Amino acid sequence: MTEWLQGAEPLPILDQASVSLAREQVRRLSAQLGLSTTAAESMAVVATELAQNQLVHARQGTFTTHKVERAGVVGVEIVAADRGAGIASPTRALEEHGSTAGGLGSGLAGARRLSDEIDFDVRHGEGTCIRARKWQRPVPWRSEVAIIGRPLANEDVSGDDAAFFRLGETLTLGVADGLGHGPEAREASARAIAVLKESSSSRLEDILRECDAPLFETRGTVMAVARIDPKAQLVEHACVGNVQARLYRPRETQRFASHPGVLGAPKQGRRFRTETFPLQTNDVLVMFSDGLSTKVDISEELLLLWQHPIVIAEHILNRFGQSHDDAIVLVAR
Ligand SMILES: [Mn+2]
Repeated sequence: MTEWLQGAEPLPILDQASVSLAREQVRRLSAQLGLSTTAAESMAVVATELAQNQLVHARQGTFTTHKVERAGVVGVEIVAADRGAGIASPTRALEEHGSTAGGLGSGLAGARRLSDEIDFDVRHGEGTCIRARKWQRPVPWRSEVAIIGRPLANEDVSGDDAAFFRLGETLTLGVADGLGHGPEAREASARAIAVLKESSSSRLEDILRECDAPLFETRGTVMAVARIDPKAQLVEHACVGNVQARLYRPRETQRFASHPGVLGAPKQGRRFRTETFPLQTNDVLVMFSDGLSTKVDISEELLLLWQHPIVIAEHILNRFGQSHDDAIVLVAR
């Protein structure tokens, strides 16, 4: 939760009064930032749906809103994080009509329709974090990310972790798989993700190198890190161990390389390499742990490639997830 909220002072969603407070916070910030009344009211509805959703479906719902900026355009971002069971099927939730207020659906379809962009981080058995953004005027590129993860059957905690950080005009992403599965594996992968957060503007090979020392006492982890730079139209990638990263576009797949080994090794100061590839608009970056078959291929699924990243991620997890390991998928466009 702390990672998701990134230091913001969150509003706990406990009752209808806190849902109203959330809505008011969004109205106030939207007005401050000069969003149109229509845009501000749309985000007020998004806030209501997300907070109401937490009240009905989750535990320890928290809500925060803050200013975001892209290419000189300001916007409002709502962050709704909870410790619920994780949305069972985000794809189905996005297809549902109606709102939580009406008791019909989860309200997510409405939240998506009314915001410009929406990110999902769904961890089955652990919680959900949703980020919805609206811009004051059109932005030169769209950016949406989805993570979906689940522990091994009969376990509470997944050994896999993932995160993404928007910094300036770039988006830095990471997927880590702690050796083995369960809580001890998670301790290793979570530490690597913490290093990624601290160093999210560093060169990718340096981020990997910085993981060795803090992970020395853990089981160790494998990790892939990537950075999307839409302005430069480039994607960078660096990886240690068995985490797959691929760039998909219709009928084309770009696979990224990996260094053998594990992070947290006694031999420190190792040198890794960052690869760089050209990025086209609408390219889909997919990163996943070895809880998924390496046969993952969506380059021929032309309609799927246009779907929201969470729909792509859920499809990949359901179709290629292996029952003998915990699994995580990150999808970015
Ligand atoms: Mn694994």
